[in-house]
Amino acid sequence: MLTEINFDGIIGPSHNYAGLSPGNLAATRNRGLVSSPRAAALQGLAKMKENLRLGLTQGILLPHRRPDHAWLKSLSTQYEEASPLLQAQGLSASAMWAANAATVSPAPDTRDGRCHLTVANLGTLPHRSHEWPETLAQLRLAFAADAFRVHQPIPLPFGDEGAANHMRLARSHDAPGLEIFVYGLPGGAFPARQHREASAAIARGHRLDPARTFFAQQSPEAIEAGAFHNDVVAVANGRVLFAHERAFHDADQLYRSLRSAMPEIEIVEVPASEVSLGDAIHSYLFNAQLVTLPTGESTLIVPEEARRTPSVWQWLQQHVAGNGPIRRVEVVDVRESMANGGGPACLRLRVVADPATVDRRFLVDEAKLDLLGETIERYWPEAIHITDLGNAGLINDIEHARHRLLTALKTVELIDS
Ligand code: SUG
Repeated sequence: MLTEINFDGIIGPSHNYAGLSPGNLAATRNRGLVSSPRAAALQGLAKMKENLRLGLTQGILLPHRRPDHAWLKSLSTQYEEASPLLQAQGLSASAMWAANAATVSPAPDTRDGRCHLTVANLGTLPHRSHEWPETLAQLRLAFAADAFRVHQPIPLPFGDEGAANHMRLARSHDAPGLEIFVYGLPGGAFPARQHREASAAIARGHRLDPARTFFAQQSPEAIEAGAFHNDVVAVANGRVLFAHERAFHDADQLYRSLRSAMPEIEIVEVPASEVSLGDAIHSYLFNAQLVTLPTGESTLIVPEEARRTPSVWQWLQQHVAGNGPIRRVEVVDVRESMANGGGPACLRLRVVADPATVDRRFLVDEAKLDLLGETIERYWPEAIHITDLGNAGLINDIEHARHRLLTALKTVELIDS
């Protein structure tokens, strides 16, 4: 049976605050803070446990090999000799944000009845541009069955950042849906990371029905305010599209065409007069997991920062108390990831599939999460400051920690990929 599986990126042992993402205000503001990789990864596990408790199906993606020696070699250097910036770029744990791993079109939407995944090239920022080969290797292992088709990345210069700029609306997960690709136009103060050409190529490659495929421009104002991905200002699930009033360049036209393709969709738009774009971005109200529980209830899993932002918390409480389509709000603590601009929705990649067709090593239950927790408690560094990145002992610990995790999960074939 087709169901939605959330694959969370396990937060890797090299998690640090190097401020590598212009336009991502949290990441640039927090440059130089001391990170806590162990606490970060445990927060990620706790979020997954919470999802299991809610009755959701949970999967994982694994931390990448860091430093990425192959990437540094392709730049004719090696870690010890590289500049501090190149070291930080080669060591980043950014693969944790699985919403940027790939764009996924579930089987009911595609002409060949397979679930298509295109790995994101993440070509805009150097520290993310070398994620795709290992992501591709993992996706090929996890989704090796005939039910899936895993595609190579879209070639550069067409930037693609994966599911963070893609939304799906459907009567139920296993019914044909509407797919919405959100792109940015260059020319603003910050990079527009998702190019329309990349989105269009993905839609063709996934063999989507053009009548149910939509392309919407992100509002330049939102990018300027720090919405470096669409999932910072909008999220969709089932029949519900939840978005900030300023998320799209031409929201009226987008909403009109979506409604005419699927009249029963419910658009929940938060007005700027109630929650400013600044509060929405700071609190990550929209970078929430909007999920359908087994009871059918539409639930929003928000970060703790949303509860702490008065305008946001007030809006949520009013919505739930009234008869809004979001019936329940759950709060999770992913503070370490949030400080790098990654909320609950950034940490997960949604795949609608039959869990029986997924490599079991990428699916988790409570017991497996406990096993992962033990490995993380034991081997993940407690703290990293960016001045430590040249420290050979730390690098050794980071490599060893990942090795232990992959061994525990019996995914050693990835160790040298
Ligand atoms: O690409 N942060 C990530 C956050 C990604 C969030 N993902 C989604 N919105 N789906 C980024 O900007 C910061 C890493 C650093 O600066 O060291 C970083 O890459």
